[in-house]
Amino acid sequence: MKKLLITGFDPFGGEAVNPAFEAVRLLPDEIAGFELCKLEIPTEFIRSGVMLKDAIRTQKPDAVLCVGQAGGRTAVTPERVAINLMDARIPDNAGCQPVDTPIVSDGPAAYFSTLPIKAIAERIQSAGLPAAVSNTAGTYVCNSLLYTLLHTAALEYPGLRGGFLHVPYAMEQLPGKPEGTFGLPVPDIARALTCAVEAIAAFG
Ligand code: PCA
Repeated sequence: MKKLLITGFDPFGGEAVNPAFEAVRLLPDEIAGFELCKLEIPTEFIRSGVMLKDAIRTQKPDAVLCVGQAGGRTAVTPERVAINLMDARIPDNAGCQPVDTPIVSDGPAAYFSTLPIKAIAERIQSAGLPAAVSNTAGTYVCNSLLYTLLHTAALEYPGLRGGFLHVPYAMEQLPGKPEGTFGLPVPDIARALTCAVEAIAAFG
């Protein structure tokens, strides 16, 4: 059976939960012919990439889908691109706050996701959930992890597909946030992830 490595970040920025890993946790062990290998990743610039590379080496997945929180977004958003830049607005969970710093000093400026981002967005929409392609994963740890994933795949694992999905806040994160801040129930985020895996499986 094909294997999908699916990662979700741990809570950061003073939040008690991260909807990314909360939703990953709810997924079954198998979706659409993919065996799922779930991994919680720390919101840390350095350790996130190290853990991801270790998991790819040991699990030998056919595809990798990383998931992170994008608080304030109103849809589940497959990311199109990762850029070779770290510019952190707040320190990561290890206290590291790189500014205007490349992720890989001699690396390419950017990589495109190798997952079917439009098919993923359409499939999530067909399930009645909000989704849209995003053209920026930001400049924080999520972008850095996506860049590391695509750079590692390009250099060491030709044929390994990889991409990233940002998800909105979970409902339980909304108390105390500005009126009207968007959120989704974690089970709905998990349904969106299931749709994403199905779209990846259909893509071959
Ligand atoms: N979201 C952050 C990092 C961890 C997460 O879940 C980001 O968008 O970079």
